[in-house]
Amino acid sequence: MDLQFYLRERKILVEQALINQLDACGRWQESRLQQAMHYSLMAGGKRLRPILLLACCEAVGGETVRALPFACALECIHTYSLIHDDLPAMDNDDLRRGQPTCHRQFDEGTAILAGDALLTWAFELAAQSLPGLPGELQLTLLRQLAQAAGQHGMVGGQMLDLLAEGQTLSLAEMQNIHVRKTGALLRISCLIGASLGGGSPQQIKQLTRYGEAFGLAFQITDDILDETGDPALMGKSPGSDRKKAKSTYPVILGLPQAREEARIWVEEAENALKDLSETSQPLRLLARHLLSRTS
Ligand code: GRG
Repeated sequence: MDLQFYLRERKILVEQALINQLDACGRWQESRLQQAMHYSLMAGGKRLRPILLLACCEAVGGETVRALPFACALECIHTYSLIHDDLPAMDNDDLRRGQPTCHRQFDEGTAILAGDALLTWAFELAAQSLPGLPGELQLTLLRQLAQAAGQHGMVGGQMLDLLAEGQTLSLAEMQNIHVRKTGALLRISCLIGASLGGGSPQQIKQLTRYGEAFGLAFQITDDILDETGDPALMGKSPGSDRKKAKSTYPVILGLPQAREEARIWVEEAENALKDLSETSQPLRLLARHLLSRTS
């Protein structure tokens, strides 16, 4: 199977669904808040989290139609995190996804509110995937999404990251930050995809493990890209971690060992799929692709 073709096709599917959802909100062109949400949401991006959710749903034999609104919800939460992460009080970045950051294009207040609105809208979207599922499962999925995004997940990880600025971290401390800050949303994409697809408890466990290993491999390769990447392909300026004296995998381990660490986690992700059928092939290829990613 051709991974690039698969990723392109999936990205189109997700982006069309996002446009449909935005259009369903009414005349977004007339509202500054919705313009800012639209601006950041449709600025590009790999759509990795929704693609993972859909791929995990299909890996257990589920249909993507039910899962698509939840997939959009994950992209909204991810985009909100990028908008807030770029703010002057956080990373103070000018460029995201190859264009001015939300607060540069609009203003700081609008960017904060666009992030807030995307986060809350995500739960409305996620709820669209739930009718027909057992009531207990509906509540579990929403709770899992909130947990991954919140104080014990992404937001908690971001707080630890802020506190760690300028400090030298151990590998374990840095990994703990990444498991929450970046890993929690990638992990939950896989868990929820497998659950929505009707996976067995064992399959859900295996795909969750895949998501955890994928998350770490993704973060390590992200750190490596920040040192070695091409700004034109990345859509942002590289070297930002080093400028902010952040502890990263290449800083702590050196580049060759960081590459080795990425390879180990990719293998871990592949191993998690070994009992799953051919339908998990996109996930296998996607994990391997991390080792050669350019954006
Ligand atoms: C502000 C609550 C809050 C959280 C921010 C995820 C995050 C926490 C900040 C992003 C900072 C960052 C660059 C982290 C490294 C890993 C990462 C999430 C990269 C961006 O994700 P991609 O590569 O982006 O999937 P695209 O643009 O392709 O969607």
